[in-house]
Amino acid sequence: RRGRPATLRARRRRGPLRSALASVLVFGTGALATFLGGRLSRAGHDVTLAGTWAAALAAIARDGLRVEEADGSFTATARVHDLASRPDPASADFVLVLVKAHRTASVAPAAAAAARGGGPATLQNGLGNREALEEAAGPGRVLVGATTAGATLLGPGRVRGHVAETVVGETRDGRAGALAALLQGAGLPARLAPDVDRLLWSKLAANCAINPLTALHGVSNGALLERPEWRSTMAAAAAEVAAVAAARGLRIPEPAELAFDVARATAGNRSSMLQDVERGAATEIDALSGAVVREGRRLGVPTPVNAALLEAVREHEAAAAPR
Ligand code: KPL
Repeated sequence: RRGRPATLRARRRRGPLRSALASVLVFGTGALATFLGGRLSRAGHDVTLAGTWAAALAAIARDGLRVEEADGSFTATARVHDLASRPDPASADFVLVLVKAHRTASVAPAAAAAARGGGPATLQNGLGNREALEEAAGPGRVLVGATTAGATLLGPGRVRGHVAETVVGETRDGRAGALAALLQGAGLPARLAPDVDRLLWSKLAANCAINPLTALHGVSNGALLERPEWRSTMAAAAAEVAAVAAARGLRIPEPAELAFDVARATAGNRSSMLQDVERGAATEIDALSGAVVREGRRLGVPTPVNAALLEAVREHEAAAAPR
């Protein structure tokens, strides 16, 4: 087959695997990048992690991606690419953007340039990632998904992972199906959803209900369900997100239940925001609660609970930031 990328061609000869082996370029060296990269590499794909965190790049190049899961641990090899010294990584069959939301714009040109046969994919939290990537890749070129896979960074290149579902917004050209198949082949459950916007806003409702509270109180996702006052804040935050979504014409039924379900399904996770706060890193609060408050203001929908969470997390970040 002529058009097939070299990596795919070469590796296909090797074995009777169900899905073709591909080259996968992951932007990010954080928890989710390490976990998904590890799973994909173990499934036989040619994985590269691109980032700027020197300690992680060095650890991955030396020791591979080290993944701990409930039923065992594994190490998988990956190439690394230092974006600080070389901004343009080689192209790949799949490009996954898993950096923090505030870094998306800075990697967008490289991600768009590296994506063969289409645009990059984002499984990131929050609003604005798709738009930032589309700015570089072109409208309609970006694959959008949401994942509840849990990943806790244990150190550079080391992660504890929890398998959970990823949903990818359907595309007519089969690219979304190919991404879902790639994930499934690595033992990561994935399905397609017809409506990307509803998918993103549903994930946003869960993130706005869960992430700020876990970060403020230092608890895992499941612990939020144990206190009535936390449950009612979760419910109110999720309901506000649903109200803003409704003003945009998107219906999110039972937002509180949705948030509770995600907290239950990811009970053991320490949310990404809690992990950020714990390592003194900038959180994604602006792409989550901040985006809801801004959109609410624009559309005339009150969002007092998200505004209070935004304020509280910003104060928390300022207090925790290394001086
Ligand atoms: O997306 C997440 C995050 O931590 O950012 C959830 C789904 C809440 C899992 O922890």
